[in-house]
Amino acid sequence: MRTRIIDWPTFIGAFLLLVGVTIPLVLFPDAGKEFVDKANALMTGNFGVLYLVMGLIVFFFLIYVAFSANGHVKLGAEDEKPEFNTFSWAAMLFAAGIGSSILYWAVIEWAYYYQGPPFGLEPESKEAIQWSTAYGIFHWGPIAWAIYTLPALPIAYFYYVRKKPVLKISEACRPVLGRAVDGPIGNIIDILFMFGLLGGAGTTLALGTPMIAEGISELTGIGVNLGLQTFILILCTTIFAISAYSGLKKGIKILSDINLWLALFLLGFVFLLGPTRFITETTTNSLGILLDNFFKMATWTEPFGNFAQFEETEFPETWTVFYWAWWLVYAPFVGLFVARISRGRTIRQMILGTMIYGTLGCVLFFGIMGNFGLYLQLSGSYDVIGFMNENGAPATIIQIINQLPLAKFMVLIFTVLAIIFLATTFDSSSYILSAVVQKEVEGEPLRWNRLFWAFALCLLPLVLMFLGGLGTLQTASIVGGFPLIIIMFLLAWSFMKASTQDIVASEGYEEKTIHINRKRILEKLRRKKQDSDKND
Ligand code: NM2
Repeated sequence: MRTRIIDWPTFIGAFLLLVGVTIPLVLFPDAGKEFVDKANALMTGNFGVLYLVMGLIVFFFLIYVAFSANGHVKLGAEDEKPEFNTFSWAAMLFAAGIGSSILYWAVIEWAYYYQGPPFGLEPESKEAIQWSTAYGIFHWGPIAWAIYTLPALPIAYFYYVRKKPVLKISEACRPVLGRAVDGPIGNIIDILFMFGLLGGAGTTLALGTPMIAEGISELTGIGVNLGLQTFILILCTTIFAISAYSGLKKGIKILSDINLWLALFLLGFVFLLGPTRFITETTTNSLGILLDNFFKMATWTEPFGNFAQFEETEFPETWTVFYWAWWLVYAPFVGLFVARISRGRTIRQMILGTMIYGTLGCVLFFGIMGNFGLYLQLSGSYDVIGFMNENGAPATIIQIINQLPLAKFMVLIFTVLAIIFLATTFDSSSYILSAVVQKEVEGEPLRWNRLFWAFALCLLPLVLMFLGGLGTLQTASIVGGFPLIIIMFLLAWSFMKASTQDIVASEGYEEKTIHINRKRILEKLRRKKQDSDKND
């Protein structure tokens, strides 16, 4: 076992932080919950607006970069072909960044908005229905995918252009933080990210497992209990541990391809054999609502909710801010992963590919699966809301699928897909966690290291699921992910600084299309370089 290559302070630090948070939660669940809930209310209440602003800034920043000179930079040699074809690239990207949660929320999110709509609208009114079909797409749309993409820029840049064999968030901050990343500051950045990801993954597990359990229960007649849930967790862990162990090209790529084909089959089936016209019309309609109200949705903070004469819905905190925070804790991981698979593409291709394919995938899921559920409700063929309020969301999701033709077969497909979606997020998460605790990654991280994080990723949520407190860990991770807002800013700055320097150093940069403002900066850098050349 080679251990010299392991970055022990980060490895042990992340593990200790996790155990240090888990043990008190197990010993004092109530006090722990109260503390974390307070911290969460404080954060989303007072700083929610920061998340919203961050989302918008990141979105516009990426569009700017995509069309600037920095977007032309190729990740790898000039004549290099992309390492993965676009289909597999998009499949891996989607399968890694999106877990089983999409099957959960795409099917049922509208039902929450329908009963608790935004902008103080009447629950279950016609307006509420309209917004309920658009908000899901918004929360899984371009801003969300922009949050996912940003960290990929500096990481891919340093890995493939400057050829530093390090896959770490801290390393990507080097141009701004300098040598500080080699010390405790660097360790803290990496540990915070790992903590966020482990907690964010806990949220995914907490949503996915009961839904898969309901699916298996519907198929086999076994009641949903802790035994079944444990079995599911062990099954999923085995699948993703094998996949992570086999590596990127064998395990992760193959599982992602299967995932995409199965997802396309499910979507195609529901679209063609479900209410095709309703799905098409409602999806088109909701895209219109979204485009028309993009800024309204992206900035809605419910500022008057605190006054007694208005009723506070807490919609922004519960939904938009929570979602941005959840995407954010996953973002460095997705960034690392997207960077790793994007060799041979340009920065612009990487940005536009992630934002467009990512959003498109989510629109398909929400448009088809969500509107199928809504159709059942509105046409009166199945009372989704009534069933949900009695039996909870996971059972309702499975019952919605159960209304399709070939019901049992489709529940089977849906359940298998949920398991694979979970596995494809977790194999890449453990792959990346293991990469971050290594000083160097040439090719792939060490195998035992990959397996270690695969089990850590599953074991902790499992313990908390038994003993209670999984919800608290989720909230803790979202709160703990708060400093990532600053790290996002550092990452953007680092990328611009390093890539602009390199563009200036390269020959013929002036011929490239450079935005007028950048021209001035480039001019300054060029003069600086000339000066330093003279001094040499
Ligand atoms: N996001 C996309 O469970 C999952 O789907 C993982 C969740 C951040 C809402 C990611």
